[in-house]
Amino acid sequence: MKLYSYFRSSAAFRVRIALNLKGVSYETVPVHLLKSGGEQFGEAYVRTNPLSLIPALDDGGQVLIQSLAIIEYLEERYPEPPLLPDDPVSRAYVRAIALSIACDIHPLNNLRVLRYLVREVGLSDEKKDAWYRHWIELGLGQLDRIVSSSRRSGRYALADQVTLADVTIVPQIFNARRFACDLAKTPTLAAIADRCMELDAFARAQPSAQPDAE
Ligand SMILES: N[C@@H](CCC(=O)N[C@@H](CS)C(=O)NCC(=O)O)C(=O)O
Repeated sequence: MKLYSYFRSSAAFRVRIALNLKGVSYETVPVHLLKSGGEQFGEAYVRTNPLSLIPALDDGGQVLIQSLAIIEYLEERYPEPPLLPDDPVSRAYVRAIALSIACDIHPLNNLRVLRYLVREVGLSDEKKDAWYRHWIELGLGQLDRIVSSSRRSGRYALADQVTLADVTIVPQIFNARRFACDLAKTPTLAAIADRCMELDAFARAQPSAQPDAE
């Protein structure tokens, strides 16, 4: 299995965690998002993923894209340990957390959006960083309320079971810390992320542990 990855990509980070949790070995194919104008736009990678986004997973020539679709694929192919609970309501809770991060929070802060704000809209770096922090702090703060007030949460987002929710929370908290966001309204998610990082599967997936880390 080959994972097209960039060490700082939080979407790739999600897939790396899922692969590690399921004990699936893979080879990293680094795609540098900044070098040479961004290798994600190069012809070689566009043939793999026409969306020009990281990650993509090549499983024996079958290329999969979109981190959550890839993780659901892994869940179906390698059911143990499960990343989705059995109970339908808990599944919906876990998916709601993952989708809030992957669909509502992360896309607003993606590299291409930030670049457009600076290059086309003319925002200063300072204003661009303010945009970044605004959406992260708002989104994670709201999500923290959902998780902290849920009777389902515990050591992790869902009791003591590591799920898809944690797989998405950890990279987003990593990003928030990297960009010095104020996490005062996000104590529950930050604590869950710290507990997850005690697990080998999460620690091995972190940016600094990647072969392309700078
Ligand atoms: N919804 C996609 C998002 C993928 C994505 O945004 N990847 C970022 C890195 S985290 C990327 O490749 N950005 C390149 C760019 O913005 O040009 C997924 O979950 O896989």
